[in-house]
Amino acid sequence: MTPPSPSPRFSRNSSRHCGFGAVSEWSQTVDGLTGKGSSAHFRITVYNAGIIRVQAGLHDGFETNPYSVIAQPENTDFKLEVQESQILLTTAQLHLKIDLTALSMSFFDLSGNLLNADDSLGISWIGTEVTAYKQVQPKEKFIGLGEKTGNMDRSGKAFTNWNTDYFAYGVGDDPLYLSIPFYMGIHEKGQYGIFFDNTHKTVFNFGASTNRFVYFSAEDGDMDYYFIHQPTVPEIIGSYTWLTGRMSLPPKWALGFQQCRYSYYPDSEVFTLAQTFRDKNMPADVIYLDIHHMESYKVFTFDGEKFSDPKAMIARLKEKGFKVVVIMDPGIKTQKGYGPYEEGLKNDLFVKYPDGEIYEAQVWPGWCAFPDFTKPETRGWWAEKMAFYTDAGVEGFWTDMNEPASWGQFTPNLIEFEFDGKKSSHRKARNIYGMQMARSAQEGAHLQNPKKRPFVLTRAGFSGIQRYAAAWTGDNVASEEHMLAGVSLVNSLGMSGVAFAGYDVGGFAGEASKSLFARWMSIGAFAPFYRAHSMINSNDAEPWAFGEEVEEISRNYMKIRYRIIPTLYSKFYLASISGLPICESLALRYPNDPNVYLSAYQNQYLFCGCLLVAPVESTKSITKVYLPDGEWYYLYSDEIHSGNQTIYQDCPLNYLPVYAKGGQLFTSQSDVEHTGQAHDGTLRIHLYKGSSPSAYIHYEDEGEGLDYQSDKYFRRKISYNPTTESLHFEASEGSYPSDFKKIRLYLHGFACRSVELAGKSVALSQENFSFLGKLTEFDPLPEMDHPYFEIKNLPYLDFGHLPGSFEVKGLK
Ligand code: NBV
Repeated sequence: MTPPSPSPRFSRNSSRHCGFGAVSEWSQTVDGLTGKGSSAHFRITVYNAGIIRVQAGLHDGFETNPYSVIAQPENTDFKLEVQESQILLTTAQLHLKIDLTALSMSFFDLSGNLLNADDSLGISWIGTEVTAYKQVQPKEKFIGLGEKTGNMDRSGKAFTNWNTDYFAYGVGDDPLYLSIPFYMGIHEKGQYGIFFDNTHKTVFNFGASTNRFVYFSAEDGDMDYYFIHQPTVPEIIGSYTWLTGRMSLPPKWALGFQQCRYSYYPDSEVFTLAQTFRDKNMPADVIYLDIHHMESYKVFTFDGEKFSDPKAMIARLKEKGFKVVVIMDPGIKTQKGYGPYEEGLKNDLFVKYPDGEIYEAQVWPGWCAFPDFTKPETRGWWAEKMAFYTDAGVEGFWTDMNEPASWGQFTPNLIEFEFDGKKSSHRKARNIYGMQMARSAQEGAHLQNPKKRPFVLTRAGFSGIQRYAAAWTGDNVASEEHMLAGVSLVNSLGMSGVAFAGYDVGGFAGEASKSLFARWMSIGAFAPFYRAHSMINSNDAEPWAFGEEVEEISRNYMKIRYRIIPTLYSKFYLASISGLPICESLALRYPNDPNVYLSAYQNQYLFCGCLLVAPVESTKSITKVYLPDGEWYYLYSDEIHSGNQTIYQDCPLNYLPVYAKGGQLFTSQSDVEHTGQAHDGTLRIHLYKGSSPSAYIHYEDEGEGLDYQSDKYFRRKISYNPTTESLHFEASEGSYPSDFKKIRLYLHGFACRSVELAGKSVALSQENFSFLGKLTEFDPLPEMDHPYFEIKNLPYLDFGHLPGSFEVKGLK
């Protein structure tokens, strides 16, 4: 190929910007092209029609991250057109124009709309630091980046990816525990995603201190990003999670309410805790053992005084329907005679200095060595050690302090990690460490209990962490602003591939007020991961610890959570195959509606695709809610609002603003004490009249075990069509017999008094229906009356769970 005339270059030195310069030679490969300039080289790879990988480096070969991307190029059809000084690469979804005078790239959709283009500074280096500078398109919004504080639209701010243990972080602080270098750009001409697959400390600047460009840079390593274009934002997330993987379906119990404290002990306190949930008729599934379960904080030990017979304790808890999750910290006490330390030394499993000396830092147990989870032998060893817990009956694992954290919070960069055969320093390995610990925990849970689904909860992680663990947002604070920040972090994690996420309900540090705790319990009921947790030396923070009113409000929302488990479980199933979040920021479905980015509404989200949740501080009794396009039913009264408007909504403590979307349905079940308890066998379907059609996938299986991966599941599509006024039940799939023998179809917003079921006309019944229990009037003063909503004369229809396909017609 004819080389274009070279552009002026700076000589490479450590302190000046140095661009890629002109491409001096290039050639086509099976899946893209490769080429070089005077001191750098590049490679373009087509992964599929909507995903193109761009790599550029200074050294021979390319430096890659072996941990995040699990997909291989699958549909690499493309064509190249060579024009004078540019190449046009076209796939079935994208045009990539490469200007050879400066390796400058522009991505277009097939209609010629510019999606994303390099600034003229393109890809460049300052010493080892590599950066891609990008133009900003008119009115462009930037969303994603996982666990990042601040506005949903990242414009005007810069963010650092460097996994950090940050007790009681501020709601605008950065970085936190978990890093996901993936964002999406949304503008009038379209939307795209960029995943910068470099594990070093990276910076994403969306216009802080500059009005020229946005950029992403890494301290070292190569430029290595995946450009994704799809017709919708959810499909971009689908592509990102196709690359980095999706969560495996968790055990059903992990969707229940979970109670934690730093720490519950001794065993008698744990029993009392479990019994109190049952006595108070508050559904719950999980109790956590934090670091005091150990002897001197040594992992793989139980404190014999506090827990004299862990196996018997866990068995008793199981009888009450509770699972136990234990914390695992990575630091191994460097104590002679302590098994895990001796084994780690003997088998060379710890992180070391370059001269071979074991790296030690202080954490809870005192001076510790750190297992090198980037070494397969260490992961295998850890997985085996976990028999210590599983033999006692532990079913879930909580990987904490895995940034990794240590006193001083300043890990020296020279320490070395195996990095699965590509030895690397802490600079490259830090961000990946937590994810590899979570992976070891998942592999251990699987190794020890091959017939059960693992449940792992992690604090630190990197892109791809969703394959191994759920994530929670670390040491938050008991404040109104933290409650809302938690929602925005979970929403952002959701659009960055981590569907299973949550926050410490009630706040970890500090003391929640009564009202704050009550509100947090209600918002948390609509989070994928629902766990209350609190710090050592803080007041009791169980849902009954704040007085009668808070107890009743908490119970109401815990019960709602358990009633909608059929919806939630179905959504988890979908998330496990699609990578889409459980909590969808409104930007996912309404990306071009500017209102969804406004600070007043940016935390609103769609829970399980059908319930719009508007989180609000407990101090407010009225709030503004933005309802996007569509029809919206106030959940508790069925009051209907048309979309594209802001409404004022009363929000007394017992009523979190939640709206069901017209045209959609969700399912529910009768009250249970825990997810393992049998319900009454009737599946409630709540259908809301609306002008748009919808399709709902109902999914069931054993809730545990892996047989669902063959065909032991029950799956059925239910579609609503407003034009034909019908609800269509497709024949069920799978060999699992549904746990529901009957269906009760509630018709919200419909005026009809009879419908046609499988060809026959049937009269509808009616009942007064309420999603929440009435609060007791503890205070006799009349002005203390709590509002109570009931949906009067709600029409419904009962029928058997017919396995074949059938229709309900005449839905007017
Ligand atoms: O293990 C104690 C805590 C734990 O409860 C918390 O959830 C983690 O985020 N852990 C941090 C260590 C110390 C916190 C001050």
